[in-house]
Amino acid sequence: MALAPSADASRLRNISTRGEVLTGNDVMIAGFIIGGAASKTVVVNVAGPSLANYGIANGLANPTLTLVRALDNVVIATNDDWQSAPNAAQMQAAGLQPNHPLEPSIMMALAPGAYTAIVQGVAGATGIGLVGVYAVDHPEVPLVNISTRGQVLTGNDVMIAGFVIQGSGPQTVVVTAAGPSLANFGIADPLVNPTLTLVRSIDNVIIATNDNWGNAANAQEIVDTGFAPSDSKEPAILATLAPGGYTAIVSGVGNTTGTGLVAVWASPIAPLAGANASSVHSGFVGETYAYYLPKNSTGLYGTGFLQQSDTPGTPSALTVEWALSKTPGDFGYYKSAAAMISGQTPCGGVNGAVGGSYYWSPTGSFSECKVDNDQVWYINVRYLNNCPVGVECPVSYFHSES
Ligand SMILES: [Ca+2]
Ligand SMILES: [Ca+2]
Repeated sequence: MALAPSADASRLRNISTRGEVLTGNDVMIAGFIIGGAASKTVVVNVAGPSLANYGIANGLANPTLTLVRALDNVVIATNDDWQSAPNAAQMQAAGLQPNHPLEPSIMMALAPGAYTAIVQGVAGATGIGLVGVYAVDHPEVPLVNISTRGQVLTGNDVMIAGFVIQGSGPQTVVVTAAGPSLANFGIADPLVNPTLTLVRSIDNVIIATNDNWGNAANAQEIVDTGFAPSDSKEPAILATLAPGGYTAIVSGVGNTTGTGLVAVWASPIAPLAGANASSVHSGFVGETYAYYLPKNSTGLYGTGFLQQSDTPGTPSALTVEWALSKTPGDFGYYKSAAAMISGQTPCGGVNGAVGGSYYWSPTGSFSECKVDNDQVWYINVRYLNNCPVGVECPVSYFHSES
């Protein structure tokens, strides 16, 4: 099933996650992705002490916030207490300032790409924190994803992700929770068996629950999106939701505790063919499409390529930008020094920049992106122009070989 974007461009406007903020590897880490081709102003803020107003007794007393660009791990902003930010007045004007003077906030324009917000307690203090990302401008530039990693405890200390769908039409989202698979990323205390509950905020109705994604009625559709969790004990919910607020609650089966990661995806997602197969990709100008990079028949990344074809109906002058990345939706990596081989940046480009076909391999060369099997790789596509606005244009045979 291809998840086409809704024609009226309903958007994820806000995403937030509440969880336990501890120290070291157990600070709270929120990731988010700005899609599209233009910069977007966002506000990232953190609640700690003000959570007392919502009955949270152990709110993090004095949180701090660090914003990191995922592309190169550069810290692009830090804030401890929001009123000390140089643009505190603009935050207030937007109505997005925190509710307590000890709570941090960062408001800035960010280029498309992936970002990480790290929430810590001053002097190593611990407690419950809530991190939120708000879109301020450019509704045409989507926030396509947020994920948060933190400690999943019990009772009020389970992990809760909130998100808001803005617009007049429904939006399809995929919500996933990771636990056991985090061991592959060096997390020592992963939540061994997470379960997920999706609640509609307006009336607290439970929209869906899932314990293990393979048991979902639409498990095959979840596979087709490319966002099926990697462990059978991890839950996923694929749902088409009306505009409004929602919360995703992650807890451990049997009140077990540990580190979990909850992610909400609102990116248009479609399946790509696997090894030695081709498929037609269809998309809209301005949208970002992220896929898992297919692996070869032995389950490893092999040599492959993406090629723009003359699929009937494809606008002949359609300009496509593609990018391989380590984070879905990230168009920054391919321009980075990390992707550079022989002085070139071969991990992506605009239509024709690498001869109209774009290659990758485990060895890599000046024209190939070097991929490895130590992590998951993604392939991202977006149309820059020459596909009429609002028209779905087919393009690109994708073909992968070992
Ligand atoms: Ca503070
Ligand atoms: Ca489970």
